[in-house]
Amino acid sequence: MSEPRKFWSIEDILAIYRKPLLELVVEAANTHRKYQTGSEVQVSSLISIKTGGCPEDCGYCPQAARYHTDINTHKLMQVDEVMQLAQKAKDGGASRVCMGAAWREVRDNRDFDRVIEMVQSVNEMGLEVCCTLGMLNEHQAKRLADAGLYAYNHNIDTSEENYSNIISTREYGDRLKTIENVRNANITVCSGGIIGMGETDEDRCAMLQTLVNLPVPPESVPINALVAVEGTPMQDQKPVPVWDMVRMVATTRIVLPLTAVRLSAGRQQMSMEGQALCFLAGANSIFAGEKLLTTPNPEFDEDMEMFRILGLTPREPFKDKKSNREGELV
Ligand code: SAM
Ligand code: DTB
Ligand code: SF4
Repeated sequence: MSEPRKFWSIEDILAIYRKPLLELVVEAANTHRKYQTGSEVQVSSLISIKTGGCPEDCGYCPQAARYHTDINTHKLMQVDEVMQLAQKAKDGGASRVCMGAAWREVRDNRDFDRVIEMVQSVNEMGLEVCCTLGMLNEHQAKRLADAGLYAYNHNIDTSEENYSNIISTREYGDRLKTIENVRNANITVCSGGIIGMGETDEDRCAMLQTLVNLPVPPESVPINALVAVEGTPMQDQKPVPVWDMVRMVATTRIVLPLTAVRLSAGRQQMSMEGQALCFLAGANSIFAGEKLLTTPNPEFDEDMEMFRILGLTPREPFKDKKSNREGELV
């Protein structure tokens, strides 16, 4: 079902975000059930195809070369290795595999040729393939599309105003340009952000405002709770209250009724009850498997037990070929 789109002001979004919590959850749950199958959750699996050594200075990221973090860095994996991991994810019930590389941007070199091969091979396994490789130009986006890439993850992370407090080695506009290149190549867009980095409610809502007012909004929006990793500038950030996650998920669901809202980083620190509230408030996607890119995530069996208890079922791959273009602003 498509929703007629409107322009969202920051005041509109803040008013939703600040509703009494249970009112907000009920409204989001109703929106969710009107536009989506309430019991279905899309399961993605992450593969860190190139870990660490990134030249960027993203304040939250354990993979930035300039911070001293305890991670196992490695160069770009071989195609066979990625296929084995993808098969394991498929056997476990994942419908999508997301391959992440700690790159600032894609370069036209042999490594990129190898990523193209990975995309082709994993796509042939009947899985939706997503990549997150940093910035892309139009030509690179087109090559990924031709290889069968289903989605590209490129987070805007926070509000435009707060961006320079978190990252200084690129600009907000650079991220938006890559998102535009991905969209123009007909790849679905996955873009969201992180809460718990010291931002205000206004920053959180301004980030959602940017996403919802894109010419075509993202097909999926990951909401990450900061994983405060020792050695990064954010190591001492206090854990984000679960209520903020619930508010953020619910607000995203209300402003983007057709989008997959992904409960992303931070689930390891959340109780099952906290996650249940997020699912009720419209979260309908997760990353499964014991590791995100470098940090721990709940064990696969633990998540399946949670699905059983909550009456949730994993979504089939390629079930939704429909794009958000249906709700395009005219
Ligand atoms: N280098 C590419 C890029 O930045 O687009 C792809 C990989 S990067 C690790 C993907 C996303 O992971 C970031 O945009 C950020 O939103 C999220 N992320 C990284 N470290 C995180 C952390 N410590 N806690 C929560 N989310 C994090
Ligand atoms: C996203 O929004 N979250 C994922 C995925 N996209 C690539 C990454 C989370 C990373 C958390 C920190 C880590 O494990 O290194
Ligand atoms: Fe590099 Fe991406 Fe980490 Fe930023 S978030 S330091 S671009 S890997």
